Amino acid sequence: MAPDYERAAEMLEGARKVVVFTGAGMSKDSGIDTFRGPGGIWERFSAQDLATYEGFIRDPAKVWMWNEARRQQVAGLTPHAGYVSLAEMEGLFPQVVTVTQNIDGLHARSGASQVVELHGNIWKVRCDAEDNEPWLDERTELPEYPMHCDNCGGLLRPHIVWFGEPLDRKDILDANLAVEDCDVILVIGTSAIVYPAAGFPLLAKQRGAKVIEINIEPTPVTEYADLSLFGTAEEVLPALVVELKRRKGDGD
Ligand code: BV8
Repeated sequence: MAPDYERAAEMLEGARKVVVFTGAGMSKDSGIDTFRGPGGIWERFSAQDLATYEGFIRDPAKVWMWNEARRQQVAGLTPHAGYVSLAEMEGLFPQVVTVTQNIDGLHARSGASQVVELHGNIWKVRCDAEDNEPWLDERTELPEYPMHCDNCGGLLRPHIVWFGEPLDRKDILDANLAVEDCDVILVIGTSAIVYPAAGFPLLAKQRGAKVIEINIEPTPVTEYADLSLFGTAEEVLPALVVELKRRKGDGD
């Protein structure tokens, strides 16, 4: 059944604030593998070794080499048409806030202006010893494995939230502020099983928002979504924006 873009556009009509909540499926069409599902990252790599603090301390060089390879992959990518459409949506609604689980930075790179990165950013690092504020480091060829702090000589770590680690308090606050009064939340390309991130779409629903899911298959969000548009982010988002503009054009 073709996605019901008319119904989605009706739900979005008149929205003052839209939250765009995304997961790895949002970047799949730009060539970044998802974590779960066929060929997913966690089928080929050990989350225990590469996405926990214990794994990092056990072998920091291995974690840095893995992240360097992902930096090189991301650096060469072009955000697909779905990302461009999301940026266009910022001109169609008074406020659009992006809350992403992704660490690839593609939302900001494609023009999203308000982005909350719940799980960090692959282009940021921080000193593990000093546990200080992260800084931008966009190198795709790292000087050494693992990297060390110029200031104290301690280990540098990726500014990525690993399993078993708390999310950054400010990001949690910003995500709560985003969903507490949004009119619609678009939930795009997430399996919605990693918490606390996966709790935000339901929180938005409980606060009265309409939930529109965009995914290639049902997820735990499907049962409470007001509408599910089944298709890829790269196909669905541009088609949705075309429908939004058509209705806007009619209204003008
Ligand atoms: C926390 C960074 C507490 C890594 C990630 C036992 C022990 C320890 C913890 C737990 C435990 N049990 C539960 C937990 C909590 C745990 C958790 O939820 N685990 C899950 C697996 C059960 N959560 C945590 O550990 C979090 N921290 O709880 O801390 C705490 C509190 C206070 C003090 C101390 C501790 C931290 C979670 C963050 C982990 N980091 N990533 C890295 O990238 O290097 S998680 C990883 O999963 C990514 O961030 C990813 O974004 C996230 C969610 O996955 P998705 O984005 O949804 O991607 P996925 O592949 O799963 O799904 C893709 C979807 O896209 C699918 O639905 C697919 O159908 C769809 N799709 C595919 N193609 C397309 C598409 N859609 C559209 N278009 C397409 N073309």
